Amino acid sequence: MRASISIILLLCSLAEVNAKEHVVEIFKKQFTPTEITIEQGDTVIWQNVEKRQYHNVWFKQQVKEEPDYIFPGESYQRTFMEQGVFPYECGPHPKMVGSVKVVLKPVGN
Ligand SMILES: [Cu+2]
Repeated sequence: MRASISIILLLCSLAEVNAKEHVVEIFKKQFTPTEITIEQGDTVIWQNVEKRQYHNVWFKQQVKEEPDYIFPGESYQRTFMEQGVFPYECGPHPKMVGSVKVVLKPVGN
């Protein structure tokens, strides 16, 4: 019993070590890259590198309320624990769209 718990804890900490961060730049009213594929447990960081334009990252299908604006020099990050495709848009600029595809982490990698 105790051994299995420590194995689970070990696997959890390994998963954290392997988790990656991916940067999506927000510039000229675009998310770059527009589509990004990551592994379960990875984090996406959206960085607003505009000179003066604010934006946000709105997962409209999941969140009803529009999130706070991300001003130039600021960032927003989210860790994805579930598999799937998660489209998002910018509240003030609905033509700004992007998506995050979360795939299963390969075993033993
Ligand atoms: Cu925007």
